[in-house]
Amino acid sequence: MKEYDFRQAEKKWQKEWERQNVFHAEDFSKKEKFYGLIEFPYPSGSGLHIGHIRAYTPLEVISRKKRLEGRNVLFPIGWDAFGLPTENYAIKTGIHPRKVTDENIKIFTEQLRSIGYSFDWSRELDTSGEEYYKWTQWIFLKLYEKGLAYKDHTYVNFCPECRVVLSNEESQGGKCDRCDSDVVQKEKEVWMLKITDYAEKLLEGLDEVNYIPMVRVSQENWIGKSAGAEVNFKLEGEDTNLRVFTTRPDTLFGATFMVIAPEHPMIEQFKNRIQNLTEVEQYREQAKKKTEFERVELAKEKTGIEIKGIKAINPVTQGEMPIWVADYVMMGYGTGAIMAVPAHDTRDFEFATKFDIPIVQVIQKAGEEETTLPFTEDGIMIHSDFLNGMDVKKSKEEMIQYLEKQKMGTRKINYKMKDWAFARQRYWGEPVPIIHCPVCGMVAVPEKDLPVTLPDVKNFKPGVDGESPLADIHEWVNVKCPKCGMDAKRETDTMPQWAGSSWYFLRYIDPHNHEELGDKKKLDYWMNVDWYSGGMEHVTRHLIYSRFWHRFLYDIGVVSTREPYAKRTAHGLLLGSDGEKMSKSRGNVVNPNEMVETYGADAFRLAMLFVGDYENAIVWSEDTIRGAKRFLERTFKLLDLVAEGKGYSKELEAPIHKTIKGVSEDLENAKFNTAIAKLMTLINTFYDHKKITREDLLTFITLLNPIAPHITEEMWQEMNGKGLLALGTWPSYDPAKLIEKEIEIPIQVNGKVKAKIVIAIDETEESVLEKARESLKGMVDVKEIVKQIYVQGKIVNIVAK
Ligand code: ANZ
Ligand code: ZN
Repeated sequence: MKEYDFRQAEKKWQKEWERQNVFHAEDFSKKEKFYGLIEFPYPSGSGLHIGHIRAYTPLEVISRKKRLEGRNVLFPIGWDAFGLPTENYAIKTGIHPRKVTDENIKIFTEQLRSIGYSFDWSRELDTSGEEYYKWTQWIFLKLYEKGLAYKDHTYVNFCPECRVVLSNEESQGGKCDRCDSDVVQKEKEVWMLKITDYAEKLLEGLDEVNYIPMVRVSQENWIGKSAGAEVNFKLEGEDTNLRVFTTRPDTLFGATFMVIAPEHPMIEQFKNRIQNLTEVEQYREQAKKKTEFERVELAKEKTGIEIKGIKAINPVTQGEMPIWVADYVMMGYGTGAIMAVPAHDTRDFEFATKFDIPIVQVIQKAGEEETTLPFTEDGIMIHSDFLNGMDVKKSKEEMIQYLEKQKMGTRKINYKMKDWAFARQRYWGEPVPIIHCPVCGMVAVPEKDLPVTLPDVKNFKPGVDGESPLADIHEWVNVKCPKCGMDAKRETDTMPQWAGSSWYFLRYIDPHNHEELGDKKKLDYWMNVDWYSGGMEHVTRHLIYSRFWHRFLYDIGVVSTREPYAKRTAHGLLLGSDGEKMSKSRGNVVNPNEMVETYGADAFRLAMLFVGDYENAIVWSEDTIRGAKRFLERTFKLLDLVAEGKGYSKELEAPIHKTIKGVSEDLENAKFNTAIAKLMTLINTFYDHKKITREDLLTFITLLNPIAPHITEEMWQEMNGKGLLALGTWPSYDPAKLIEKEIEIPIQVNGKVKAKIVIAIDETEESVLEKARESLKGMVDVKEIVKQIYVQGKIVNIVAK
């Protein structure tokens, strides 16, 4: 009996697959293509994390299965290599981020290879490589050309710790995504991408794709479409209007006060009329210190100041309305001002109650006398003149039409999504390819001069006020204007890390193209990505950014599909064995290298898939990987069971066909754990049967191959299988053979198995017992039968004298 030595075998097969170029994705192959995508790693200094194995193994298995099914598979890998951690490390140690990145990539590569992933390494890319970021800059220039990249003077989220401007997405919850410090608002000139122009397209695009509901919903929420109206409120004694955005124009008769954001320009405009200006300005200063998150928090105590000396007029009631400044209204949304309807909005209600402002109810709960306020549901309009008696939906529509006719307002759709702050004042990123000329203004770097490469610098630390370290490199900054030849200066902002990952799936298709981002024919052949598997943490920002860039590239004719990803699923988190998030401080981190060395890559892969559902959070357990290793050992020992025989063993035919069907479907539905359970059942059936044919075993190991590719390849070779199993054929099943018609059951006498009989699956008890007695005839130790029990489909138990 041969022993399986995974340490030797895994290395051997990894080399062999590589030597035979097994995972090469062939452009324009006649075979049907399959493009499987995983979220490429950031090559951090701490090396591959067990979370990467969690993230990559599912689609790895799918990719291997698709190859066996005869598909031309593209399963690529690359490096999302620009970013802060490497740069922060460079600042600390003085080692160039290029050098750090290259070293990290080397480590990651070795680690990923040790798992036996079937990546097409010939397409490896690195977003921080000049050949790559040339095209990131090229896309930026196209966006700039179309007016979708612009520089704006705005308030930005700024992390004082990292000294870097953050996008909204990077500062969710008012915390810096990287270092968890509190984010502050800072006024700055920054590059913005006009993703808001694409809000509707990005929303509609969701109808074309197959995303799991959770992912789809988070995209919709991120875009945050809301339909309503903009309404003008006349300011008493002025010619100007205060314009608000409301999703509830139906409640206009109940609007009793106005609230403007502390940053609203009205304060500046009417500073001579405002009697309590100092107080108002003080309030504004306080608001500046709060994060957006703190300001919009529902539960927080409402604060505000009434603006004295100026009032607004309700356009339908002509009533006088006080104007308040409060920080629960944000300048960045709608018009930065609201009409407050305390009877039907929770926040307005709290505010009005606290500051003793009149509350006017305009909606009644249908069929009830009393309505508790605030009442925010649908009901019947009251105290609302021409709307009385209508429901909310109808009166919204009526009111919008009325406002439009009276020229007091317009229908309006707003999106929560804001334009994308597309700049960092840091070194380790793609330089924004723009030149500032004193005569021509902003000038795009001519395409032929791309890439604008990063100069070599000694000091990577940004200036205190958030200037990029590039600003100090005079030889680099000072250039001639490409238009007029005058002395000009390069833009010193670099792009955020999201830039490189917004189009990497396209570059995989043609990674070595020097002329274009990608050959159109190749792009047409491979796109869309058939299946994108990733984590839940990237279903807002990365997904929306990359869909935006892709849709833009579609609009300018670079790609032929509107949406990049046909299918997007999300795997759950991987928790430590204590059920908590893995972290160094908790000491529950699992080192992938150790797992591979102790149990082997196959056992690691198998355990990762078996330990829980794909889409749910799973708890890592070392017991599972031990069990996985034992299962693989049992699998290898099946070689000893192989006996003569053509085709499948007759009695195993049905279970084998059933397993082929089950495993095929489970894998396709990302039910990896139940697929493995089915294989475990089959192996038990094999052992029960005591001998198996070569065909039985070949089918079994083919089914197991995508999950445990090394050991099954070794067994394939042991059995003189033709070529490599990695290039083999996925077995098919015959629906007619799924039903087990005959089974073999043991006959036990006084607790010992004495014989076996073959019976029909639906054979009557009487007939089975008859057959059982028959099989015992002539046996010396069975003289007189005292009792006989038939356990249906399992066993006959006999007590005999
Ligand atoms: C009157 C009203 C009555 C409102 C009512 C709601 C309920 P979404 O769905 O988020 O778009 N609003 C508008 N601009 C705002 C801003 N810049 N900061 C804070 N709140 C703002 O919500 C739109 C609603 O949020 C608007 O409709 C407005 O309040 C408020 F019974 O207007 B509503
Ligand atoms: Zn110029």
